Amino acid sequence: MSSITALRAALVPGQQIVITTHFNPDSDAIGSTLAWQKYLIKKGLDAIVVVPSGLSANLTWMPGAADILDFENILHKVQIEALIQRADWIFCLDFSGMQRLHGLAKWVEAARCQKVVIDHHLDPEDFADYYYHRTVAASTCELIFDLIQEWGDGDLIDTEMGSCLYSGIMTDTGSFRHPNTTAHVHEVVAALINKGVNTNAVHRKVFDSASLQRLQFMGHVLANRLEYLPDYHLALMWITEEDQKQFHSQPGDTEGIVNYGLQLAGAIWSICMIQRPDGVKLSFRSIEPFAVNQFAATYFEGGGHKNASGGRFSAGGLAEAKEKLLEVLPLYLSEIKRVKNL
Ligand SMILES: [Mn+2]
Repeated sequence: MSSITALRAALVPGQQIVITTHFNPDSDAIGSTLAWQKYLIKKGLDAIVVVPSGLSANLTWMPGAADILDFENILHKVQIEALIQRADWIFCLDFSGMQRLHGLAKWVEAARCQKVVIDHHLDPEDFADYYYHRTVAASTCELIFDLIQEWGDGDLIDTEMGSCLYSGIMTDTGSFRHPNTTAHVHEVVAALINKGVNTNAVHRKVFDSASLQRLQFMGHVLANRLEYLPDYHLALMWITEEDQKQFHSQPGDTEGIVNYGLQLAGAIWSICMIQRPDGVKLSFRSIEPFAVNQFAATYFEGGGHKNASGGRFSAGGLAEAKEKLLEVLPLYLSEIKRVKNL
């Protein structure tokens, strides 16, 4: 593994760069890849962004989003395979586990070029040649800003790049309220505002873009699919396949619903279970210092950040997943009590 400083000298104008990110790319994934692409292009490199699955509608406003190649789009797939095979570098942003690339993973793994990981998730896998990896960073967008600064190119960050970066910083900090919101996060944002970023406009584009059906879907979940388990200080939500059909739920529509559970007075964590065709998908959120990534990893084939994790349950449907949860909850009772009494 080489130092990130050595990387700077190894990037040469004219080289072909593929930048990629995780499946179901969120605002940090798309914001960081697009800003990094713009930076590399300004440095004279030929950079393209490739994603394992498409963008949700609230991210398509980002400058450059229309040119992103989507591996799930059959018209893009062959082009992506060719680009990866002839790339000089592959940049992996906002993920550090190969499986998060889904179908794209085998192509990236097989690529003989050098790979670079820029990420803030825990436990990075050892597959790349260079790492700019800091778990103290709230977002990959923050890391992109820091790296460009470290390389002395802060002046190259323009308003468009700044809007992309702000979008990822804003969402990964839960609009600056999660415990990962450091003084440095606010310093980076101050710099971006000085670059001309309209923070209010970015916020509206990302968050105030729901369809009527999505709002009604959320209303349905909160009214009929939310329960509170006071002994465990846990807000539990579940979404059936019928719910998703009834409200014509689109990919991304269930995003963030889990956060509502933490608004309940007394709740220190929230779980949302969603029935998918291939099993139950789980989202976990918690307040400091209760770690949900361990819980997700131990019982639900998952993991992630300390206070925001994901998981899966493949041994049955929602009823079985809930049964499993109720079975393991007592094991956490003392930890929950400890956190509650802090
Ligand atoms: Mn991120």
